[in-house]
Amino acid sequence: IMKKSKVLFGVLAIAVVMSLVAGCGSSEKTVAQPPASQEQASGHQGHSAAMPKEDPMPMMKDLDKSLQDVVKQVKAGQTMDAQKSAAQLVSTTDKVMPHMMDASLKDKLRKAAVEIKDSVNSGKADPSALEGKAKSMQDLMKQTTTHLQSMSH
Ligand SMILES: [Cu+2]
Repeated sequence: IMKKSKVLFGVLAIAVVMSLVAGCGSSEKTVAQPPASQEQASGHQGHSAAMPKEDPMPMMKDLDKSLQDVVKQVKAGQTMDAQKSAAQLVSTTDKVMPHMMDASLKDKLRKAAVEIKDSVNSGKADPSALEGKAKSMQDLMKQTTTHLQSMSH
């Protein structure tokens, strides 16, 4: 008998919670839905129609990872791996580019990535010089992240 009433109570509790959730959801739907046109009108502030649909934030994480890999691999003398990571660095940078509206920052970020790639590809990248380049790129990436966060994606 104890078990049965517990089960019954459980079922009742679930039903109550579910009706509450359903009630909440339906009232929210009618209240808080901005018209789609409003978002498009402020295109210069947000994610413009020209941008690819993906979220650039995970790309910034990939960028950071590639950069750290390049530095690590150059230090370890793993030139082939470093070249792969550097190529990845540039291709990810190119994916972020269309989401950026700041032309000067965009230019600086791309130049920094290409510079690192060129220096790694030359085969005689000096680890400490590369570290300096990586630091300035990291700084540009921070600015880029802030810039991207100022837009709605
Ligand atoms: Cu975008």
